[in-house]
Amino acid sequence: MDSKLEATFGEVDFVEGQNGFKLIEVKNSAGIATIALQGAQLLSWAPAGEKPVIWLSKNAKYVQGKSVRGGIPICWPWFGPHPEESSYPAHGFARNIVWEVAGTKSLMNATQVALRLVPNEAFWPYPSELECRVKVGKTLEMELITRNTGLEPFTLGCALHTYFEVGDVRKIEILGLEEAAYIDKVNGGKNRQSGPVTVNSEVDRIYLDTASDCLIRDPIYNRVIRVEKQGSRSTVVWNPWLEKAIKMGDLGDDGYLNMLCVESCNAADDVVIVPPGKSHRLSVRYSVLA
Ligand code: TA6
Repeated sequence: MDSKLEATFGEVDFVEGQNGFKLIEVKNSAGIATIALQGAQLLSWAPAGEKPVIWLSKNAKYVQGKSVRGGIPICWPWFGPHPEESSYPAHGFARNIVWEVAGTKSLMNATQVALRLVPNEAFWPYPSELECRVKVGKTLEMELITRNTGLEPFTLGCALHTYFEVGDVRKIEILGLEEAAYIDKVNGGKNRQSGPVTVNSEVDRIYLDTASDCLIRDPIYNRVIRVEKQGSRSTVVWNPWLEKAIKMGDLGDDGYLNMLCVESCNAADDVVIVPPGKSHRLSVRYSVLA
């Protein structure tokens, strides 16, 4: 066995999922999780004794080169459509390719898995390295580190496009975005949030210039999910609602009722410049409050 993986014997398992998907299963006394090597995409996480916190579509398709519907896809190095080239993949390419395992570590009441990607894509001519550290325990911590290993600065857009499992999306409230300005991708234009965010129809919004943590209050599951973030200036809230969900083909016809994306991003006006030799770190901690 590779020495960088030895220390976690019993906590980390490498298995094969549908269609040859390589998966890492993590299990310790505080929580369980599954991570796909494709896209370093976390597919599931639950703290011990809790319902799943991360939503994964029952109709998810495991197709090589295509992000799985649900979990935490990593959008990188741009968010949404490419700013100039509409033929480039939406949300960048990092979520569509297989990453390598950089190491696993057993920690106090948690397990860490590190994955690494050195991009070699025509879409992205900038020498760079990407590392994703996932810490699984009673909380879930994810860190996305972008290193500029070249001689020129580049502009970076990125997101942890997190799908949360909720009891009924029509009943939840998101706190933490009060007063933030947002781009409304459903109705067009810019707007300003007043009070908590609620969802009663399609919602697709980029909240700008907000480093605030968010709370998702779920009265059906009787819990609050906390999202604490660093290195992120935008938050996206998304639910496709029924009509779009049907068109998507992998979300399930009523899947939209039990999911909600609250994404920690640097998007739109909040993209960041990474100078040569420097790095950018986006980190998020997810926890369940009773
Ligand atoms: O983050 C919200 C969003 O950008 C929406 O506009 C929506 O299309 C969604 O992401 C899903 O994108 P995907 O490419 O994964 O189907």
